[in-house]
This record gives sequence, structure tokens and C-alpha cells, in this order.
Amino acid sequence: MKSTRLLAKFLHPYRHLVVIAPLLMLLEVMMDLMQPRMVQRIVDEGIARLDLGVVVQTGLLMVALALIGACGGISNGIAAETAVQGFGADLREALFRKIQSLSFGNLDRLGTGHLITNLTNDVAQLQEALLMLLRILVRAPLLLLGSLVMAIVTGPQLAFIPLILLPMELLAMVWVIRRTTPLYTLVQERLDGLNKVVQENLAGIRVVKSFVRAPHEEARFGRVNDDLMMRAIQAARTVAAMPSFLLLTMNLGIIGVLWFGGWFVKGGSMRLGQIIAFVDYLLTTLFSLMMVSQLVVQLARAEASAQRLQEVFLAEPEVVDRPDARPIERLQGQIAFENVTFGYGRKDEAPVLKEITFRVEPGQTVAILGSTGAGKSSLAGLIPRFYDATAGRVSVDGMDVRELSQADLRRKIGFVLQETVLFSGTIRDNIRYGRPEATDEEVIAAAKLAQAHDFIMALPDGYDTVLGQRGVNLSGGQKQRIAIARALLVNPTILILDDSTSAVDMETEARIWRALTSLRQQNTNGMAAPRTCLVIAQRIGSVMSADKILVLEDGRIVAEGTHEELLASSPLYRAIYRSQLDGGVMEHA
Ligand code: TTP
Ligand code: MG
Repeated sequence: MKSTRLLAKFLHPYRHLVVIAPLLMLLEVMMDLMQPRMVQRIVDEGIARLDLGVVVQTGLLMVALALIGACGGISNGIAAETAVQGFGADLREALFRKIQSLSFGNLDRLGTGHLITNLTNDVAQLQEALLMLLRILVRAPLLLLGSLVMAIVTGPQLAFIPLILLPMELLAMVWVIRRTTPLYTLVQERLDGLNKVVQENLAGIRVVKSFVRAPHEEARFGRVNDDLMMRAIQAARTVAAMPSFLLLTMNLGIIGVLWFGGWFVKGGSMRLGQIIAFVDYLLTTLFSLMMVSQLVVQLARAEASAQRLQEVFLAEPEVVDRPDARPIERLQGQIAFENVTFGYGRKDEAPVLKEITFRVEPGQTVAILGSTGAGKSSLAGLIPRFYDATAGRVSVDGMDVRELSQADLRRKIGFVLQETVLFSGTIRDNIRYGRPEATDEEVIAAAKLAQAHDFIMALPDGYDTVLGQRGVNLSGGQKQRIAIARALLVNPTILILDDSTSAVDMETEARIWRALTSLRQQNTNGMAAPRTCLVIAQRIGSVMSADKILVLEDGRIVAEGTHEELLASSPLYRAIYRSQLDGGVMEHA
């Protein structure tokens, strides 16, 4: 079973508690089992013989036993809860770490909804099962057997009653458990769906509001929410049959005991106290069986969750370092694609990039131009190994990127992603995200290069301005410039800008370029110029001064050359150029 493997692994640090808790429970069970015999003694020897001394003495003994039992129960609760909470925290931490190690491809496939449910509800299900294990795994079976034995010892003549009722109850339990287990898997899946909708909604709340789609989103949420509710009710309904069945068997038991017991008492072969104790033991037996069944149901639920957790734990990162991965000391910054073909893994679909071949020499700025969906971002993502090429070879400085350590490689590459992501925190922390040890001077130098310094200084708190939830929000172009500063601060050898100035006005964009170019000539403020720049853009104006422009169309490179060469040779490039003439290209040139 998946759950046992996970439990065993993550319970290891708490093994002493796992041993102690059931022992404490044993204490409580033993005390519990003695109580009915005490009652019997009070009735048969105290009350029947009008001996007050026996009543008081036995009564006090009962109180003492109950206190000892309670101590055992409470200590068991503390030990169990300590183990369960520690187990849960360790499991969540390991899961989080595992998620960090996965590749983009794994994460695409698992989905955020699944991972959030994993981290919250699935772990909680395992914790709940563990708590029940530690609290009732010992208690219920012991009480069950113990009270069954005590019942038979107390009234052997009535022993046939539990021996008929127990198998009946067992049958009902098996029926319930077999029906609910698959239902709980469905409940967890519905929870994934709910988490996905919530997560998408919160991430895209601006889109939702700007398109006035709140009612649509509410309906979408309502659907998954109802779906979850229906499944949970369906599962609960089946489980709900259990208590009624238990009551039925219990009542049958009481009737049976009173009926037959009455005979025996009248005949003089049994005494009243015996009957009372017997009923007590019988009810405990039947009740314990139901506790066992609840444990089994919870274990089944936990098993479903454990399977979902194992899916993540056992996921192999698609992009892995080879055991002999080469560390990188220093890069020159040459990039080469040789016959690279790449797809996102869906077999039936055509590849996103087809037979891409080009070179970027150290110190060059190469631009990639192409319509939306042409594959520009996909191409750039192959260089830091967000994904690995399906066929062909991507290399830096002549070394196949698959032979290099991912961490080393990525540290040498400054990647400004197309979608700007800033974290909540100060502007300073955001800029030095990739190099937390950077000095304030370095942060400012990077911000100046990215043309962000001036607007940052205009904010009331400057670099200490807090961004994100409940903090200041920046404009799209301002965010992009912070992201550029963040990439520049790591002193990358290769800088990749994926449409990173799309929201910046042309004049600022031109200033960023001038700053980067001038940086190449002199080394100021400890900032090393990125030697190689790969620039993805939609606007020709952003890229016409590049050393080389690649025109990407439907996953293929259809033209390659400098601005002038392309104007002369490529009708497509000329068409793009003309269509953008009005967009201010001339003024930039
Ligand atoms: P992109 O490489 O994202 O195209 P692009 O960067 O040229 O487009 P844009 O200018 O709009 O940024 O996508 C190429 C194809 O790959 C497209 O059909 C969508 C697909 N794709 C995936 O299937 N999964 C992904 O994670 C990404 C990024 C793209
Ligand atoms: Mg893109």
C-alpha cells in the first residue's frame, strides 16, 4: 500500500511516540474493561445484600480506575497529536522540496490544482488516518476482543448473542467500505478541480473584473463546488448507514439479553448484576467493531491521498543533470542550435520548433522576430533547459546543454521571461532575487541600466517600496524594467529578453539599449556586461540595430540577416517593416 510506505518513511523521526502512544492507550482500555465487573459487584454483592461497605469501596475503586484510564487516554492524545503534526509538517516540506525539483514539463502535466490539494488536503487525510491509527488501532480491537471475552466469561449462557450479532455487523461494514473507497478517490479529484478554479481565478482576477466575468466565474466555481458537495454527500450517505445499522444490532442485542437473561435469572442460574455487566460488554463489543470500520474507511481515504502524493514523489524530473554533468566556470557566450526540433510532448501534435539551426557568437546581439505563436519563447526556453530538445543539439560554448549542470547554466543566463513575475516584498528584494548578497550599489547600478532607477526614486519609499498584496502596484512597463534589472544583477554572460520591453515606451527602450551597449565598452560599478544578448521582440524598431535578426514563422527560421540584408532579401520582413512604419519605427531609427 502506498500509504504504508509514506507513513513508514515520514514517521521514522517519531517512532518512539508511535510506540508509546498505543501503550498509553492500552492502559486506558484495561481500565475501561474493568468497569462493568465493578458494577456487577456493586449490584450483586452490595445492593442485593444491602452491604453499603462494598458499594462505597467498589465505587471508590471505580473512580480510581477511571482516573488512571483518563491519564492514559490524555497522554495518548498528546503523544499521538505530536507525532501526527510533526509527520504532517515533514511530509509537506518534503513535498514542497520535490515540487521545486520538478521540471516545467512535469509541472505542466500535474497541474497546480493537484499540487495544492496535495499540500493541503491529501496530507491532512494521511494525518487523520495516522491519528486514528495511534488512538484507536489499539483501542478498538482490544476493546472488541477484550469485551467479547469478558462478556463470555460474565455470562457464558448468553455467549451466542454476540456470536450472531458480530458477523451481521461485519457484513454491513464490508459492504459500506467497499462502496465508499472509490467514492473518496472521486472526492479528492473534485477537490483538485475546486482548487484549480480558485487558483486561476485569483491569479487572473484582473482579467475577470475587466471582462465583467465575475458571474461566469461564480457559476464556474458553483459548478465545481456543487460537484464536490455531491460527491462528498454520496460518500457520506453510504457511511451514514453504519450508525443506524449499529443501533439496530445494539437494540437486538439488548432485547436478546433481556429476553434470555430474564429466563436465566428467573431460573436462578444468573444474577441481575451479571446481566447488567453482560449488556455493557456486549454494547462495547459492537461499538468497537464500528470504530474499527471507521478506521478502515479513513485508511481507504488516506490510501487514495497517498496514491496522489506518490504520483508527485515518484515523478522523475524530465530535465535532469547527468551524473557526470560538467560544472561551468566561465562562459564565452556562444550559443548554437543545430537542427533542433522540439514539441511539448503531446505525441499527436506537430512539433513547435522544426529543424532550427543558427549561431550566436560571443558579444553578439541577435534578435528573434516573428508573429505570435511562432515559437520564439519555446526556442529561448531551450537554452537554460526549461525543456530539452526532442531532436538536435543546443549548445553553449560548443558544449551540449544536456551535459551541463542546470544550476550552473542558469546562473550564467539572465532570462527576462515574457510574463513578468514579481514577488511580494520590497523592490530591492525583487531586484536582488537572483543574488541576495548583492550590495545596494549593485542593485542601484542594475536598476539604472534597466532605466528603472528614476521611477523607483520617485516612489515615496524608493527601493524599500513594498510590492504585491496590499503593497504598491507597478505599471506593466515598470514591472518589466524591474525584471530586467533583476536579470542584469546576476551578471549573466548570456542575456535573454523575451518581449521584455513590450510595455515600455520606445524612448525608454532605446535608452535601455544604449545603456547595455555602453556597458559593453566600459565596466562600471562592478557590473559586467552580458556578452551575448538574445532579444525576442514583436517591434522591428526594438531590434533593427541587432547584429543578426532571425525571422521565425510557424516554428521554422524563414529568414536570417541584418536589418539591411533582410530588407533586401526577405519579402516577409519587408512586409512586417512596412506594416510597422506607422508605429514610430522611423523616429526610433
Ligand atoms: P510560443 O513559443 O510561446 O510562441 P511565441 O513566443 O512565438 O508567441 P508570443 O509572441 O505570443 O509570445 O508558443 C509556440 C507554440 O507552443 C504555441 O502553439 C503554443 C505552444 N506552447 C505549449 O504548448 N506549451 C507551452 O508551455 C508554451 C509556452 C507554448
Ligand atoms: Mg512568447
